[in-house]
Amino acid sequence: MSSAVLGYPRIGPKREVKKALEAYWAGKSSVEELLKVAKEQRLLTYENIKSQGVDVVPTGTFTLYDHVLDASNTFGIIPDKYAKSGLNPLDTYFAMARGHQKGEVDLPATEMQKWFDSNYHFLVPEVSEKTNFRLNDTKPVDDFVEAKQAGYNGRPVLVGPITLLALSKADADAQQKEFDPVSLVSKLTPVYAELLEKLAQAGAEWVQIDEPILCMDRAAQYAEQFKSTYAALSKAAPSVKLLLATYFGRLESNLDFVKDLPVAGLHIDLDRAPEQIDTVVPHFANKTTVLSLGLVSGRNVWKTDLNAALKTAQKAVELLGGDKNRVIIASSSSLLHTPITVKNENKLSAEVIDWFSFATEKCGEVATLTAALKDPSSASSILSANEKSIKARRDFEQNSDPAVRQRLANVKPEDLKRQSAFKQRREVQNKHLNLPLFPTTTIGSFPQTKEIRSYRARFNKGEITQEEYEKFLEDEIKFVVEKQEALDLDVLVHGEPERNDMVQYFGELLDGFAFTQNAWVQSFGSRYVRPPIVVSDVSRPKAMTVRWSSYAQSLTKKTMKGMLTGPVTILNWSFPRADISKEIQAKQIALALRDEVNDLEKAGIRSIQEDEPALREGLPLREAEHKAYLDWAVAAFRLSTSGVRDETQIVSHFCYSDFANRQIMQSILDLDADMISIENSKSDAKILKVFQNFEYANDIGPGVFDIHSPRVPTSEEMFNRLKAFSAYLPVERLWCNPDCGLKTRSWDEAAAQCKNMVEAAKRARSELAK
Ligand code: THG
Ligand code: ZN
Repeated sequence: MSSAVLGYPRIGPKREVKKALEAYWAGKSSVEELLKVAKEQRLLTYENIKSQGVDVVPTGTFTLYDHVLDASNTFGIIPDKYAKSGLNPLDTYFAMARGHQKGEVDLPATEMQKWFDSNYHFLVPEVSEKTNFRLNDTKPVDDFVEAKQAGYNGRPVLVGPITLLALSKADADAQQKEFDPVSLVSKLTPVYAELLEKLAQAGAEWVQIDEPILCMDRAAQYAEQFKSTYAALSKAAPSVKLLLATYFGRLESNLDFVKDLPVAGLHIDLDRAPEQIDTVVPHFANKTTVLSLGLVSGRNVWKTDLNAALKTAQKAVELLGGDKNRVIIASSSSLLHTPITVKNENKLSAEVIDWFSFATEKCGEVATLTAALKDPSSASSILSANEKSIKARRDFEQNSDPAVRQRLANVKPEDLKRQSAFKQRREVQNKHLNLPLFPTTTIGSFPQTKEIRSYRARFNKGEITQEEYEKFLEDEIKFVVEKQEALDLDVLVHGEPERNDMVQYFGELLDGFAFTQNAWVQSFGSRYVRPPIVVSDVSRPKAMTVRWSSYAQSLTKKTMKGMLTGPVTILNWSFPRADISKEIQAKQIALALRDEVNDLEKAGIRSIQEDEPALREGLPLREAEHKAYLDWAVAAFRLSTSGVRDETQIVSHFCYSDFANRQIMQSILDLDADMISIENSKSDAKILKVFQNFEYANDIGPGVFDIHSPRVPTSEEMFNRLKAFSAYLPVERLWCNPDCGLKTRSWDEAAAQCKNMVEAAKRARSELAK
């Protein structure tokens, strides 16, 4: 019996890796300095894990940007334009991650997508029949050898070949021919085999191969590929034991073929799918397969209920005939989705801190469970302290706010409905808002300048007073309003200088959330977020945004949009509590937002935007659960926005949404927002196809330029986008806006882009309107 974790955060306890990367990209440090910091952090990670008592450390999960990009790089999945750029291997890698514009070289970044149902983004591998898979680097071997030489018992971790291809997209060469990247697996497998041989030679006993795709319905269609691939891999290096890792959900019917794959070990997620103790483990009773039990959650920040987990582990051993050597105690998934340690939190009360377990503490839990499984008496004091802590948290959660629960219980179906249907609302709103055709607006944020960040940091450190900070914010808002007036935009925003992040900001203002000082979780590359934590029933102690929105409105006669984040996105980008459903938590947040929406209306705000970019990401991995999720997600949004009068316009914004998916599109429609703005500036054709087949009856603002790029498209280019849309949708319902917020742009770029956008709208009014 041994213990293991499947992966660990890469940022470093003091954000060392993030800082080293950003210094390197800015040309402020050398490649040697970057690699030195990376090595220090890898070794520190191993030490952290081992000192908590875990036997086996994961190697190869550290990355300078993204572990999926690492796999692409290792297996030679590098599109020609990067391979032939003339850049050195590290800069080629970074060019794929974040683009490269310097001298002759002008390369865009490759596409990012969400890693399963998490807020982590990976870089999508691009393949075609022409992809020449080869062992392009030996990072997995190098990392293993480095750990071994430093005295650690390492288990190399690889993204599995079928998951890697299933997450890939067809590159330009292959696109026309409707081809499935997974069809390439027979070409890719020999390269994995070659790598396994090298790992065997280096002395690896186990190799962990991650195939989380096995927790999705679509893996069923790859049963044959799984059989042939794993048959080949198991033969490639007979001395190496393969641990097939599945996580984020349940195997369900995929178990039919997974149970017979020739692997030495299978990892199952018993956090997301505790029922697998009964549905999966018994199938292995008469086999020799080692089962890795994912008992400590890699997806939340809560202490594990160790007594319950121990019972599950004991049951597994029993089901496997009493052989303790047939189990490994493990985290449910990589710990990448959790912050590093609660030790870095100094502002939370001791009571609250005691509920949490971040990556380092989770390693300790894995070790404790392992020790307790060997000998229950050895861990008895830890187990009883854990029991107390779990009980204290449950008591707090259960008794936190009866008024909120009562209010939710009293919600009536009418509370989810606007007073009139869209058609009627639209007439009233037209009079109230008095807008031209193709009204121009932006998504909400304007550049978060160095000055804004520095004022916020100084205020947080107590170096400037609240009055000074608020005066600065008011001046900033005034500047933003004047800019927009000068650009002749129609519906204005206040620019959000007061917000650090669209979710963290609300988490800090709502009751029922705890927020952290240093609990960073990777979003992509060097970018991190600090998700708030839902610790109890949620309510709004006082208005959150009214002060800023009404100040902004007082500066202009034009319509000033109120700006909120929707309940589903607030929840999906937070750590939810585990004792009640996400549905209830989303609806509690929705009630708090409903009060905010109503207060904004009372303060004279005529248009209110509530963004839901994370609606899609929260979609469960299994199709059977999609409908239930979308039903409550839509209900939560409607609960938060339906309390206003007909004349008040409700707006929403979506990025990262799969508009081509009918079910998602239908849900967006069901939100019954008066207007939605969507991200489409990179995929016009695909989105247009959706509108060919789907009647979207409310107002819509297609993004006419890409905010992720400093590029300033001509007004002609933006006009053409509007024109393309006007072929499918009546001009009366079209708006003109960027595809997302402008907070990462400089003012020069944002102003130039908006200027051309306004010009495009004006031309559309004269040329496209009948
Ligand atoms: N907020 C949250 N999650 C998100 C986004 C968000 N997930 C999806 C998408 N947007 C991710 N995008 C980013 C973009 C920038 C940053 C993080 C996620 C970022 N973070 C700062 C950093 O790493 O330096 C830290 C910001 C801070 O001070 O809080 O720049 O918008 N929740
Ligand atoms: Zn967006």
